[in-house]
Amino acid sequence: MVTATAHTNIALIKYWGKADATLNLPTTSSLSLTLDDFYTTTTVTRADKDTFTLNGAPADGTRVFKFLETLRGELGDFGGLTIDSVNHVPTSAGLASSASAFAALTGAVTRELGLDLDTATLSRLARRGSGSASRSFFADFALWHAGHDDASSFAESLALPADDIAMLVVQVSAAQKSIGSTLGMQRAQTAPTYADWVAKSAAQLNDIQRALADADLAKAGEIAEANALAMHRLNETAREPFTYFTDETRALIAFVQQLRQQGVLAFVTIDAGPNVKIITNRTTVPTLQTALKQAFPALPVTAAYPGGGITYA
Ligand code: 2P0
Repeated sequence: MVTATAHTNIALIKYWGKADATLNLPTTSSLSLTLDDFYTTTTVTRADKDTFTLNGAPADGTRVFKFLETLRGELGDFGGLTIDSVNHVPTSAGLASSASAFAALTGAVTRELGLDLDTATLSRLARRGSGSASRSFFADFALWHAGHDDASSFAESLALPADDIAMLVVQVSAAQKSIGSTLGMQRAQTAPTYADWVAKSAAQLNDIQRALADADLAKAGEIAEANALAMHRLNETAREPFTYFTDETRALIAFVQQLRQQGVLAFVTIDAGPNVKIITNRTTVPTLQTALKQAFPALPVTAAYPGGGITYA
C-alpha cells in the first residue's frame, strides 16, 4: 500500500489548448505556482478489480479507470487497484483538483508497482490523465514544456525565488454549470486570434521567468494577468462563444485593477471557472483581505502560499 500527496497548482502562463488530444500535448508551454493549502492524498492498494472512493465515499471513477488503462499500456498490466482519494481543499476555496488528483494517483500507483521514477517521467505519465497534473510534482514554480511528442512533453521544477509571492483565492459562486476544461479549450481553439495567443504566450513565458528571477512581482503579475485575460477573451470570441465569468468575477477584476492604480500590488488570474486568484506578495495580503471583506463581504477568501512537491507515506 502506498499513499502519495500532491499539491494543486495555478498557472501564471496558461495551458489552454491541445495540439494532440489523445496524448494531451498542449499548444503552449505553461508555468505554474504550486499552492500549499490545496492538495490531494491518494492511497493505492492491490485488489481484484479497480475501485475508486473520493473523500471516503464511492465516486464516479470513469476518468480514473481510463487513466489506469493508460498506465497499464505504458507500464504493463498490474492487476486491479483500490484507489482512495481525499481532496484537502479549504471548504470555501472552490478550486478544481484534477491537477493534484492525477499527480498523486500517478505517484502512488508507480510506487505501489515498485517503480522509482524520476519526476520528468512521472510528469509525462500524469499529463495523460490531466494536462495540468504534469505540473503538480514540484515545489514552488514549475514549467511544463509543450514538447512535440509524448517523450518531450513534461514539466520540471524552476529554480526561481518563491519566498515573497502569495495568492488570494476569492470564491465566486457560479450561477450556471461550468464548461469543463477539455471542452472549453476545444472551443477556444476556434477563436480567430488563437494563433496570436499561442505566439504571445511564448514571449510572455520568457518575460515572466526573467521577472520572477529578478523577484519583480509587479512585472510577473502584469504578464500573468495579461495572459489569463487574453485566454478568457478567446472563450468569448470562439465560434461557439462562452465565458466562465460572472458579474462578480468582472467586478473583482475591476476592483483589483483599481487597487493597483492606488499603488497596491495585486494582479488577477482566472482558470476554468468564475473564481478570481489574486497574485500579490506576503506583506500585501492583510491589506487585500481587508479591502475584499469591505467590498465583497459575502465572498470567501483563502490566502495561499507556495507549496511543496509530491511526498509519499
Ligand atoms: C491551466 N487550466 O494551465 C489551465 C488554465 C484551466 C485554465 O489546465 O483536459 O484539467 O484534463 O488536460 O488540466 C485545466 O485543464 O485539462 C487547466 P485536461 P485540465 O491550469
